[in-house]
This record gives sequence, structure tokens and C-alpha cells, in this order.
Amino acid sequence: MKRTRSVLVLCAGLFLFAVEPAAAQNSINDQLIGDLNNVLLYAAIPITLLVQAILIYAVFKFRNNDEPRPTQENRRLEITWTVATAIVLLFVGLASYQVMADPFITHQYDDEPGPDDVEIEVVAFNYGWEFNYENEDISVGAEEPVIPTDTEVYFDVTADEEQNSYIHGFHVPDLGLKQDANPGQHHMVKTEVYNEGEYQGYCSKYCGVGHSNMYFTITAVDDGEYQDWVEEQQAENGDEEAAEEEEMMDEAAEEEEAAAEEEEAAEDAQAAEEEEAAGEEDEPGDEGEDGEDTGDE
Ligand SMILES: [Cu+2]
Repeated sequence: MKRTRSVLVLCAGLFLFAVEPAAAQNSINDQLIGDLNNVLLYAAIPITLLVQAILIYAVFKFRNNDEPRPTQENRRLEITWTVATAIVLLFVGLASYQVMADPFITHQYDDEPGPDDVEIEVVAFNYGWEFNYENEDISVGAEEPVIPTDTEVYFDVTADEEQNSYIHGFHVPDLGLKQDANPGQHHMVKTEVYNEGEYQGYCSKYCGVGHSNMYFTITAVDDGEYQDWVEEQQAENGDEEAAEEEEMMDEAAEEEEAAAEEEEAAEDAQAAEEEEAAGEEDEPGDEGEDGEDTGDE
């Protein structure tokens, strides 16, 4: 009796666990994967309960049976469990295929980003990440990528070939995103994020000594905020470029000045020498003037 009660408690617990509302879904990918998981779970729970119930029933019913007799051939029973299994497998297969074939889960080769979509090249290297915004001409590091919500975002995932990078993996569990980052290969994965927030990303391959540093954070914001961010980044880039240009010009100017000074100094020295040579014959007043000149320069 005690055992039946504990079994009942266990079943009730499983049921409660199963009907517990799932956390709000963060992206289309997350929703597709989460929904499939729920569908399969709801199919699996009754089957599990049925099998366990039959098992427990048999154990109790025949617990004092000292001379068990195996069941003889029972065609009806065999057909039943074969057909039932086939139906269950067919259901699992169809439900999974629908999700696996979705363009948000498996990228289709003819699926190219449209004009309103965001395309980001994700480059993994030993050991870190770079995010290049294809159309916005922005490039940021692991802590900085920002994406808009309710917009299709394409991640073109690769690894740095020039750097002889190892194989890495682009993985954002809370968005349901995972894609291999292989050197010299490009693999696309796309998403559409529902909720604003910060999403932690990882390298999903055990790539090497720097693996534990390969974190990144994707920040999802609404479209207006995203546009502001893009402009800010572009302005910063522009400033940087301008600053670099200015610096280069300054350097060039300085070099020129230095060269001019040197030349002048050399000329002066020569003139001084000449004058000195001449001064031996000249009046002492000239020498004084020369001394002042060279002192100024
Ligand atoms: Cu890695």
C-alpha cells in the first residue's frame, strides 16, 4: 500500500513537472525547439505511465506466483504493440521533420537576407569572436553585438582561415542558435528575437586552451534603439577614421618640419663655418650676429 502511494506521488510529480508553464520564448528558433519538446513530452508521458502501470500491476498481481507460466503466442497482442509502436514513431518522425525542415532551424541555400534584414558575419578565432555587420560597415568584438527584435537576423558563421583558427561553434542556448564555425567555410543560421535582453553566447566546441574565454553577449533591443546604436557605431568609426587621418597628417607635417629644421640647421652650420672661416679676416661684429642667429633656431 505504501509503495502504491509513493508511485502515485511520483506520477503526480511528473505530471506537475510536465504541465508547468514553459518560460517565455525568446526567439522563433527557441519557440520551434521548445514546442517540439513539449509535443514529444506530452506524447511520451502517457506512454510512460501506461508501461509503468502495466509493470506495477503485473508485479503485484503475480507476486505470490511460485510457478509462472509464460504467455503463449498471442497474435492480437503482437499486432497491437507493433502497430502502436509504428504510430508513435511516425508521429515523432513527422513532428520532428516539420521543425528540422524549418528555415530557422536548418538554413535553406536559396534563403538570402532581404533588404530589411540584418546580416552579421560571425568570425571565430583563437580565441575570441568578431562580428562584422555586412551592410552597416560596423565591426565589433565579443561583448558588443546588438541586434534588433522582430527582425530577421542572419548570422554568417565562419572561423578565421588566415589565422589557422581551430574549429569553433557559435552557440546561444537561450535563442536556440547553434552553428559550426569552420575555417574557410560559411554556415548561415538565422533568427528573429521576440524579447529584448542580453543573451549569453558560448563556443560549443572544445577548441583549445582559450576555449573558456570564448564567451560573447548578444544584446537585443527594439528597432529604434538598434538604429541609434548603428549610427553611434558608424559615427565612432568615422571619428576614429578622421582621428587616424588627422594623426597621419600631423605625423607627416611633423616629419616635414623636422626635415626642414634639419636642413636649415645644416645650412646654418655650413654658413657659420663659412663665415667663421671668412670671419678670421672679418670684423668681430659679424660673428656676434651669427651667434644670435644660430641660437634662435
Ligand atoms: Cu572555440
